[in-house]
Amino acid sequence: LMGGAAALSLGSTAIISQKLMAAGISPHSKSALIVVDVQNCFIEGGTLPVKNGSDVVPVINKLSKTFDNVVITQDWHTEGHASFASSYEGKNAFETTELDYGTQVLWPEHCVQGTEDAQLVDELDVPHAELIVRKGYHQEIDSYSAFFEADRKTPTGLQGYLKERGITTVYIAGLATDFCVAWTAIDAADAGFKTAVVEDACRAIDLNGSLAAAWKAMDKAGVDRLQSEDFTS
Ligand code: VGL
Ligand code: ZN
Repeated sequence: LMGGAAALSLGSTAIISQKLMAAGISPHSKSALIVVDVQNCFIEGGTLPVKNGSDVVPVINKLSKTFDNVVITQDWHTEGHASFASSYEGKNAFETTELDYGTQVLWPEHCVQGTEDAQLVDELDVPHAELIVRKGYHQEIDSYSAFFEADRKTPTGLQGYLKERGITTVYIAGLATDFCVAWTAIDAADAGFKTAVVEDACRAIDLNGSLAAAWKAMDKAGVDRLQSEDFTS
């Protein structure tokens, strides 16, 4: 209908690139950008810093301007949370333990509710974000995904929110590519959203090959991989 070479004007400045159109996905009123866990915790100086984590901030600030709908997620743990190594005798961070719902990676204490560490990064400039979803607040259950907690059963409510808003396509950016971004993307695709991860708007933890495994799992789930320049050229 549009013709492959056509570029569709969107409101003020956004233009959909041919690459995005070829992929059949484009920012529009039925799409949302999900900005995952861009919190002090996950950047330099935080309790669980992702290498070069703060590099995503200017990329996301720019990318977000092409979206009418933006959702932000915030990792938001209780003190003594089940995902903290310090909650177990003799366990170190980055080891694993077996919980009711399966294997859990144990992390340093991070993103504790109400702390400076859990705040969104100051330089994140997305004032038009419409919803902030907090996750990981159940003491005994972690939640990488913004849709379902790590028991794979407890919903956060995000799926219902997006569906009620008429959103059919989601783009995902933030931290960390191989944990919260990947789990969010896979759940989004499984829930029937057309889903893409904006690779250069993310940074990874990459623990024991987790980044390669995450891309493989996202690919299998039908998640597209895009670059932020795809949104502006
Ligand atoms: C995350 C580990 C623990 C993330 C959150 O945001 O990717 N990773 N909690
Ligand atoms: Zn966490």
